[in-house]
Amino acid sequence: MNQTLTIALSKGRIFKETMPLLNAAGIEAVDDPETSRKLILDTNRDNVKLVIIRATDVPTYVQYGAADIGVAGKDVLIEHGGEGIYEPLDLKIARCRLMVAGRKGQQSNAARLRIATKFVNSTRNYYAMQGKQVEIIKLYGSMELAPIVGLADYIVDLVDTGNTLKANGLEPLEHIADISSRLIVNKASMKMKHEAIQALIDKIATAVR
Ligand code: PRT
Ligand code: MG
Repeated sequence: MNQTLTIALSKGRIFKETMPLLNAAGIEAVDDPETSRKLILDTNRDNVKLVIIRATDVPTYVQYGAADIGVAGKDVLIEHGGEGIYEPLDLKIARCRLMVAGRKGQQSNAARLRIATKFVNSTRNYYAMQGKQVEIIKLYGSMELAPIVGLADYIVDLVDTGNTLKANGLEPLEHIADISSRLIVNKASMKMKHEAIQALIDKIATAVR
């Protein structure tokens, strides 16, 4: 089994929660991405490399085959669209909820709500299913600020403990989706490197269980 495998991960919670699963599959990182400036990390296996990139770039690397495999949040996958990618495994890590949130106790009777979010596709689909016309304002971070300064009526964001909302005088209002991270695989790699990839998927699946 000498086929080389490149695995795309993002720093932070995805790296931390994925490594125990890769370790269980016999793959150990030689460097720690939190302290190393390297973007390509060696592992204990000559034919396995890790590339460390932004969470939102992981599906793109896998789509184009720059990485054979990746780990990405379902939130990121929904926004990307999933072209060229298989999603064979729910890793059940980095779990959170995609929610609508707003100012505590606020009532909005605007005819056309303004929603600030970086999750434009998820937000559009959610309101379209309810037949509601909304104006979506795309932001890249710090969504919590938008309702406070009057940029938007509500936000759509990821919520884990709820502490970030609370600290900014916001409250969760509507649940859109449960989110967890998925193992994703480039469609061509799945065919060309089937043996190596299927063996890895099986070992990780066992570790998830
Ligand atoms: O941070 P960066 O801009 O580099 O990229 P990123 O935010 O996409 O990456 P990262 O590492 O922060 O998140 C990677 C993935 O982790 C996301 O795509 C989600 O699938 C998953 N995840 C799980 C979360 C959270 N939990 C989470 N709580 N991602 C973000 N958050 C943020 C949330 O946006 C909010 O700002 O944490 C805050 C809320 O947390 P609580 O605990 O205060 O509710
Ligand atoms: Mg972040």
